[in-house]
Amino acid sequence: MPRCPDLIKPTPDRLFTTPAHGERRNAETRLAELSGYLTPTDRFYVRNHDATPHIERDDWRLEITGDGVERSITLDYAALSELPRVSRIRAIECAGNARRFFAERFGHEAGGAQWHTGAIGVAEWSGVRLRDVLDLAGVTGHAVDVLPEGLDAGRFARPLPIAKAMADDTLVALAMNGEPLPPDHGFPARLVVSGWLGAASVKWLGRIEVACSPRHTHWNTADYTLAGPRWPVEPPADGVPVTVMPVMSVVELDWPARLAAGRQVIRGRAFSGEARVARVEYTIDDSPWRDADLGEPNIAAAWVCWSFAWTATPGEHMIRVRATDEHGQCQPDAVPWNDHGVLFNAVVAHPVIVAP
Ligand SMILES: Nc1nc2c(c(=O)[nH]1)N[C@H]1C(S)=C(S)[C@@H](COP(=O)(O)O)O[C@H]1N2
Ligand SMILES: [Mo]
Repeated sequence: MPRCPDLIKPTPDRLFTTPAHGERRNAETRLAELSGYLTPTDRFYVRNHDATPHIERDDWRLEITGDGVERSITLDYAALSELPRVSRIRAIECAGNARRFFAERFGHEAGGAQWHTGAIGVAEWSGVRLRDVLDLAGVTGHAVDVLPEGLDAGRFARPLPIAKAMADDTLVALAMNGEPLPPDHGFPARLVVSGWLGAASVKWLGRIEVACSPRHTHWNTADYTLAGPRWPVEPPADGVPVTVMPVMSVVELDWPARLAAGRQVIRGRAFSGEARVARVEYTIDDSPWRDADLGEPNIAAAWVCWSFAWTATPGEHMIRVRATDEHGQCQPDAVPWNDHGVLFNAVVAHPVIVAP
C-alpha cells in the first residue's frame, strides 16, 4: 500500500514521513529535503480530514450566501478568474504541528496526528482576494463571521471573523508556486488565511456563508481549540479557538539526524504568524546561546531561513534553536498541556548522531 492511499500526489519516503494516527491521508514534509525559500509543491505537507475529492474545474461552482450578503450568488471558475489577481508568499502551518512533543513531555499523547515539526510549508499563493469575491454578493455592515466550506466528504468548515476575511492578504488561491492548485492542496480553489492555523485555509471551497451572528462548527468548538483543565472555556467551544500561530523554528534535519564529523552547516526556518522573525539563537549540548545567521527574504507570516556553522565531533549531540519575532515574542522552554495538542512551540532538543 502506498503511504497515503487517500491522496493523489506521490508521497515517497525520500520526501515524506507519516505521523502516527495520521495514516492514509496525512503526509509530513521531510525538512531535510528543503533547499530554496519556498517549499516545492511535491514536498509540501498534506493534512486532510477526508480523502482528496476529485473535482472537475468546469463542473465546479462557488456559492456565496447568508444573511450577511445582499444577494446569494454562484460563481464558476471563469467568473472568479476575472477578479484582480494577487500573489502572496505565506506559510501554512497545522495547529497540531509538533504535537508529538506533548507525549514526550507529559507522558501521554494529545489527541490527533503525532506530527514532528514538518507540518508547515511556505508557498507562493496566487488567486483573488476573498474580499473581492464576497463584495460581488454585497457584504452588509452587519456581517460578523464568514464560514467557508469544503467539498470533501466531511464538508470541512471553520469560520473567520469578518475583519480577517476582508483583510488584504486573505486569498482565494487558485495557484500554488505558479501552477494550478494540485488536487491535494485544494483544487480548484482554497482559502489562504495569513498567519492563522492551517485549518482556517479551507481547501476545495464550495460554499461561503457570510453571517450576521457567530458561526460554530466542529472545527472551532471541539477541535483546533486550546482545551483542558487549565484553559478557559468559550461556549459553545470546549476551550479557546486557535487563531494566530505562535513563533516557531524548525531544523532541516531528520529526526534523529545523522551527520558526518567535521564542519557542517546546520540550516532551518523560523516562522511567526503575525510578524517577521527578528532573531534565531542556537545552543549545542548546553553551550552558551549564540545567534544564527538569517537569510533573505524575511517575510511576515512566511518564514526566514537561518544557518550556523558547526564542527561536529563524533558522538550524540542535541541542537536547540529558539526564534524571537519582531514583537519580542520568543519560543518558550515549555508550554502547558492542552487536550487537542495544538500550538506546541516550545524549544526542543533535536538529536544528532555524528559518525566518526
Ligand atoms: N476542505 C478541507 N480544508 C482543509 C482541511 C481539510 O481536511 N478539508 N484541512 C485543514 C488543515 S487542518 C490544514 S493544516 C491545512 C493543510 O493544508 P495542506 O494540506 O495544503 O498542507 O488544510 C486545511 N484545509
Ligand atoms: Mo491542521
